Amino acid sequence: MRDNSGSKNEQASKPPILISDADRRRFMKITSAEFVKSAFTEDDWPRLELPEIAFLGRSNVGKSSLMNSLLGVRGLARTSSTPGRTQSLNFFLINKRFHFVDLPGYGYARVPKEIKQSWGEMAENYLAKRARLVLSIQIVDSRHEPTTLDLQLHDWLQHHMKPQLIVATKSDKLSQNDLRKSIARVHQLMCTEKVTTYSATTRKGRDEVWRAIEEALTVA
Ligand SMILES: Nc1nc2c(ncn2[C@@H]2O[C@H](COP(=O)(O)OP(=O)(O)O)[C@@H](O)[C@H]2O)c(=O)[nH]1
Ligand SMILES: [Mg+2]
Repeated sequence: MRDNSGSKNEQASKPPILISDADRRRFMKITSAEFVKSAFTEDDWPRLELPEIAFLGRSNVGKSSLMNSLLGVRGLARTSSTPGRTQSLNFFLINKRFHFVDLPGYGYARVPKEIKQSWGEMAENYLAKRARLVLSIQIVDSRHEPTTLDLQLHDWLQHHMKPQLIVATKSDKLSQNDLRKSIARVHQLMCTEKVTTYSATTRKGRDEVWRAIEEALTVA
């Protein structure tokens, strides 16, 4: 067993912890996060001229959980075990400085055809037209191979030269080894270097995602 009796002195003799500028910048400090509105048509999109970060992914992939855990709030973006429910674009104002946009989840088999079509129209219209969209974060499930729809969306974003980041979430459900394999597969299928793993449970990966967001906001 370790003897801790000397630990106090040991601590006293340690140099003070200096936080480097790089470390200070590691996490964005969230001072406010508020739901703005649900948009069903283009007229509903916010008029406030702020950069926007969109979150895209298959229903139930962990989109809302990612947004909530990035912001460090519970239940701002609604998490649900009933996939395919959100059919609007949901806007959140962060630090009064930029918007997070929660796009409806795609590829849910039990959603009626008309809704599927309207997803395509709504989301594509937004992605294609919105000039202030500075980053599209596409979420995939690290446990599964990206689906055809994941790949189609990714190709579409690349074709239209939209800045994007792939986040492979639910990483806590895989061993390190399986996670490495999964990421290699995503790299290969999606032909991109910009893949980061994430877990909404442990929040591992939060730095990387925030860094990408910060970078996109800086460029904007
Ligand atoms: N273990 C684990 N579960 C997650 C993670 N992210 C989401 N989930 C779970 O997956 C389900 C769907 O998540 P949700 O955020 O509602 O997905 P959405 O439909 O894409 O918004 C919920 O039961 C979440 O608790 C994660 O990183 N790890
Ligand atoms: Mg959701």
